[in-house]
Amino acid sequence: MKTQVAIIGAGPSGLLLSQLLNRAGISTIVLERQSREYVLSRIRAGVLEWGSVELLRKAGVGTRMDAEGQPHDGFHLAYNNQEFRVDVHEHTGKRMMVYGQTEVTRDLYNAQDDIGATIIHGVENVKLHDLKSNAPRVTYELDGENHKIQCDFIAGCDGFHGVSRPSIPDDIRTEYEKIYPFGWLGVLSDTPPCADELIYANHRRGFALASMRSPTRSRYYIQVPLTDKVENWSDDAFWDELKRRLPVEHANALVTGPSIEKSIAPLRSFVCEPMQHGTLFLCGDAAHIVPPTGAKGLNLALSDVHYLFEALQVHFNTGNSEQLANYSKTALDRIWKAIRFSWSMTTLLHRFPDQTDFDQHIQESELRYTAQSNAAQTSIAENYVGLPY
Ligand code: RFL
Ligand code: PHB
Repeated sequence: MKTQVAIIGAGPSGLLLSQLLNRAGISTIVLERQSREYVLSRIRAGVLEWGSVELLRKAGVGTRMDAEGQPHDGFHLAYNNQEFRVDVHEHTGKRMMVYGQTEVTRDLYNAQDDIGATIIHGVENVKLHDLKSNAPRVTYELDGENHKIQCDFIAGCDGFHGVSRPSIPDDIRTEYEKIYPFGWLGVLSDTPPCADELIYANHRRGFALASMRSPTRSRYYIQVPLTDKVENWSDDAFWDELKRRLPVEHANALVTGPSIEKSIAPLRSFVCEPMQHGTLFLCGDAAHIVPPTGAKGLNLALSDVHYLFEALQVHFNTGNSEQLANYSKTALDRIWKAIRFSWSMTTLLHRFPDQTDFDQHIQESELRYTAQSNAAQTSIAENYVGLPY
C-alpha cells in the first residue's frame, strides 16, 4: 500500500490530522491497535479551548459540537469553604466549550467515514522503518498477515504507550518527567451537574473537581493516593468524600446516582524532545503528558495537529519544507507553557503527602491573592482558555 502520510493511532490527534489532510487532498492511512468500539468507549477530557473549537469547525466536524456543546464563560476556584469565579470571557474575550473527548472522537470517525478515509483497526506489531530516508515504511500485522505501507511521512499519534516515540533513537531523544504522588478517581453519572460551571476545589482532605458533559450528565473527580484501587471505592464512598471536599452550597446541591464509569488516572508531566526525527513527527500524548488539572491534554494534542497539518500542507503544495523542519520547535514552545500551567494548577490545588501547614497556608494565600487580583485572574484565564497558536 502507498500513501502520503501514514498515521499511527486513531485517537483525537490521529483522526483530526487525517481529516484535515484528506480535506486538503493529501492521502492518509490510519493504523489503530484497538477496535473502533474500544476507542469510542474511552472517557477522557471534557473541556475544549476556543482554538480547539475553531480547529474542529475548520475540519468540518463542528456541527454537533455547536449544537450540543455548552459554551462556558468562566470557572470557579474553591478553598476553605470559600469560592470565587474566574470570568474567562471578561479577561480574554474568549470562552471554553464543554464537549467530551468521546464526542469529538465520534464526530471525527463519522466525518472520516463520509469522506471514505482508510482507518485500519486491530493492527499489531507496528514498526517504523527508514525514517531518515525519503522513502519511509510502516510494517504491521493484521489477522496474522504481514503488511507494508510506503509513504512520504509518518505521524506518530499513538499516545504515551505507542511505538512512535521509542522509534526516535535514544541518543537523539531527551525525556523530561515529573510524577505526582497521587491520582484522580473519576466518576461519570447520569445526574444533573451540581453547578452551572466547573468547580476546582483545594481541600485539606485533597483536591476535588466538579465537571460535566451535559445538563444531565456529570463528571466528578477526587484526589486519591496512588495506592488506592478503584474496586475499593463504592459509589456511596465516592459521593460522601466528594461532598466533604466541595463548598457546602454545592455539596448540598449534589445529586448522586449510580456511576456509569469509574476509574483512577495517575498524574504526570512528561515532554519528549525533539518531536520529530527524519520523516517521523509526533503529535499529542505520544510526545507529552500533562496532569488533567488545567484541562490541557486533549487541547495540546489538537494544537500539535494544527502545526503539523499547516507544515505538511505547505510542503505538499509548494515544496517548501521550512515549516516542517521547525515543527518540533514551534509545537514545543506552546507545549512547555501548558506544561507549566498544568503543573502550577496541580501544585496550587492538591494536597501533597508531605504537605505541612506552612505549605497549606501558601496555597490558600495564593488562592486569596488570585481571588482579589485582576492581574492574577487574567493570567489564569488566558492560560486556561488556551494560548494563541
Ligand atoms: P490517545 O487518545 O491516547 O490516542 C492514541 C491512539 O493510538 C493507539 N495506539 C496504537 N495504534 C497502533 N499501534 C500502536 N502501537 C499503538 N499504540 C497506541 C491507541 O489505541 C489510541 O487509540 O492520544 P492522542 O490522540 O494524542 O489524544 C490525547 C488525549 O487523549 C489526551 O491528552 C487526553 O485524553 C488526556 N486526558 C485528559 N485530558 C484532559 O484534558 N482532561 C481529562 O480529563 C483527561 N482525562 C486523559 C484522561 C488521559 C487518560 N489516559 C491516556 C490514561 C484520562 C485518561 C485515563
Ligand atoms: C472533565 O470534565 O473530564 C475535566 C474537566 C476539566 C479538567 C479535567 C477534566 O481540568
